[in-house]
Amino acid sequence: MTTNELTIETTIGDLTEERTDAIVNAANSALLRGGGVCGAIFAKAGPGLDCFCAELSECPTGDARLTPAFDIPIRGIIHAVGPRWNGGNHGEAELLASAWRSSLQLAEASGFRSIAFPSISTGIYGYPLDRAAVVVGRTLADYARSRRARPGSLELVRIVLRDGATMAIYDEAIREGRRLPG
Ligand code: AR6
Repeated sequence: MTTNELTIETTIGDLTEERTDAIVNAANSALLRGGGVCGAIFAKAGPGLDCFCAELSECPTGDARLTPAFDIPIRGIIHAVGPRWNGGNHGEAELLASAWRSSLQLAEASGFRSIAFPSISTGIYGYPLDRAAVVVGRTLADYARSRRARPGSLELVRIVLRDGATMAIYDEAIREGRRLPG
């Protein structure tokens, strides 16, 4: 799926195997080694990442931080803190959109050309998958539109998912996002 110079695509795989300029971690605010995709990233990156993150201050929900990738041969890891699902009336959608936007902005500010995301918040944090995908579809469509006025370095946004059913949900949400008036 290409929107101007920006390609948005989904794939099935292991995020830690991606060789985009950056991968995005579904992080916690403390930026500590956790479970899920976060645990897999810390395991692959090695102890240097634990040491580096221990020196960082807390990252608020909806925000993101860049670190080196240590033993993963890419340029950086963007740690995005998505919201925990708490029924849907506690700003979850805006916080999730903000976590994606912050990651995209950080990638642009770093001059990265490609970035790979996991399905932030839909695992341990319990965000319903279909609702999260709608937020992501809208956020990426808005981002793609904003590039028409302000071209940036980012050329590829890849979403790395664990199975085909999840990929179908994201694909549909990305298509829907592009149909929305901007
Ligand atoms: N590659 C791609 N996707 C993966 C991988 C992988 N290797 N492993 C898991 N997923 P989660 P969250 C999928 O729980 O909900 C951590 O402890 C997984 O199937 O990793 O944002 C953090 O430190 C799911 O669809 O992230 C936080 O405390 C998606 O990644 C908390 O969990 C996200 O699930 C964050 O929870």
